[in-house]
Amino acid sequence: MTTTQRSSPIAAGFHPDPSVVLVDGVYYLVNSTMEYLPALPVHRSTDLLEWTHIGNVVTRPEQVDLGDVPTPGGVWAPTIRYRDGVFYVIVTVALGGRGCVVFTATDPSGPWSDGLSLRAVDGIDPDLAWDDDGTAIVTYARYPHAIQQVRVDLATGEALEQPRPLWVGSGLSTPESPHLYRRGGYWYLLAAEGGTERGHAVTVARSSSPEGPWEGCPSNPVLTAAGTRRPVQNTGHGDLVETPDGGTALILLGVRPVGFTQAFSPLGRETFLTDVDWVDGWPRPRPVLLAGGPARQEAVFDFADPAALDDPGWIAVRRTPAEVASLDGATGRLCLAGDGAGLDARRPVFLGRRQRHLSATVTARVDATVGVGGLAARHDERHWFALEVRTEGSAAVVTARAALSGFERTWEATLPAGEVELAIELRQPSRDIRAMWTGGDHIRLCAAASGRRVVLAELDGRYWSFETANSFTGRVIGLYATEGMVTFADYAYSGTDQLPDADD
Ligand code: 6LW
Repeated sequence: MTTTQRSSPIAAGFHPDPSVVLVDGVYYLVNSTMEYLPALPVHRSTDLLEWTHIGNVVTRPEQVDLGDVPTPGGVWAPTIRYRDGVFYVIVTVALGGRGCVVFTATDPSGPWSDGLSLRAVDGIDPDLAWDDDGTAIVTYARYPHAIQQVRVDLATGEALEQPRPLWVGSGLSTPESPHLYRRGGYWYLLAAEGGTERGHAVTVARSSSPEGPWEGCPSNPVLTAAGTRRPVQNTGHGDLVETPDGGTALILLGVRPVGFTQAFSPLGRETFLTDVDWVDGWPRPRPVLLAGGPARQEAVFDFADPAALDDPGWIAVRRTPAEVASLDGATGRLCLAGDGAGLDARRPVFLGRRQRHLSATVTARVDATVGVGGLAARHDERHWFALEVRTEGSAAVVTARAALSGFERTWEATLPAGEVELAIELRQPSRDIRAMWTGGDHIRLCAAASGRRVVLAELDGRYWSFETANSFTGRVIGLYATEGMVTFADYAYSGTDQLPDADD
C-alpha cells in the first residue's frame, strides 16, 4: 500500500521529462522511463499538488519494442494532450526502439492503444498540437537543425509535408523538448536549452503562426538554476498548464543535489512545479524552490497479499514485472527465477521501485536456500550496489557488492542459513561545509538473521548519482535473482526529506 505525498517535488525520484494536460478540471502527468517497463507512468491530480499514480501508458512490451535498446535509450520525453474525447501521448523510443509513436486512450489510466508509428518524425521530444483546421502538428528536436516541425495524418501516421526547420533556440546548446501553446493572439514555443545538466534552461519564442517566424523572448532564458545555489538544479524541460485559480504553472524537471558542494543527485531527475507570471506577454517562471513540510512515505508490500504486485509503481528492466516475477499463493512469497544474468546484464531478473526521498531505508526478507539473489539499487547496468545472498551448507553467505563503471568491490559476511533480512540505508548528508567531502548520500548495506545483524559496507553515494551514472535514469531499488529460485516475504520502503536551511 502506498500513501500519496503532498510536497514539492510533485513526482519524486526518477521522473524526468514531465508533460501535463488539464481536462475537465483534472490534471494528468506523464514522464519518461528509458529502459524500464511498464513505461510512461500517468499521475492524476485535481489541485496540481497531490498526485496519484493511476497507471502506465505502456504495459505491453510490443507497444515500444525495447528489445535490447542500449542504455541510455528507450522511452524518452513524452507529451500528453487531449482532443475530442481522446488522450494522446506522443513519445520517442530512442536509440533503436520503435522511434516516434502516438498512443491513444479514452481513459488515461488505460488501456492505451498499441501505438501508431510516425516515421517522418526523425528526432526526439515530440510535441503534439492542432492547427485551426484540425491538422495535427508534430514539433520535435533534431540535431543539428534544432527544433523541427511536420504536419501528420493521425489516422495513417503519414506525413503531410516535408519536415521543416522551425527554431534554432536562443543561442544555448541543444534546443529540445519543444511545446506549442496558443494564448491571446500568439502561438508560444517553449523549449529547453543548455543540456539536461547544470546549464539546463527554459526558453520561449512566439509567433502569430505555429510555423513561425519566431520572435525569441528578450529575457531568454526565462528560467535557469545555472550559477545559483538553489536546492533544485538542472531546472528545464517544462510544460505549461493553467492552474485551478486561472494562473499558469510550469511543470518541469530538476535534480536535488546533496551536500555542501551540491555536486551529486542520488535520485536523478524529478518533477517539480513552479508558478509562472506573465510579463509583457511573455511567461516568466519563478525559481523552483522546495515547499511543504518534510513528507514521510511508507510503503510495505507483503507478498502474502495476492494484490501486492498490482501497484503501478513496480518496474523491471526491458521486461514487464510479470515477465520476471510471480507470487506463489501457497507460500505467500514473491518468486524470482535467476537465469544466469547478473545486474550488469541488459536484462537482469530485477523488480524494483523508485527511491523517492533523500533519506530512505529499504528492507526485504529473502530466502536464497536454492538460488542466488537479494536487494539492489540500480542506475543502470554499470552503476549499482547490492546485497546478495547464497547458501553454503548451514550458512547464508551475504555479499555486499558495489559496481561502478566496470569496477567492482565486494564485502562478505556469514549468517545462519534460512531467511535473511537485507537493508539498504540511505541518508541525506548535511549541507554544512564541514561535511563537504562526503559528496553524495551515505549508504549502509546491512543484513540480519536469527537475531544477528551485520553492517557489510558503508559507501559514498556520489558514485551512484545522476551525475556519475550519466544515464538519464535515477535510483531504482529492488529485488533480484541471478541463479536458481530466490523468494521474498516482503519489501518495505520508508523515506523522508530534510528541507534545506532557509538561507539556501
Ligand atoms: C530527453 C531530452 C534530454 O529526451 O534527455 O538532455 C532526453 N535532454 O530532452 C532523455 O531524458
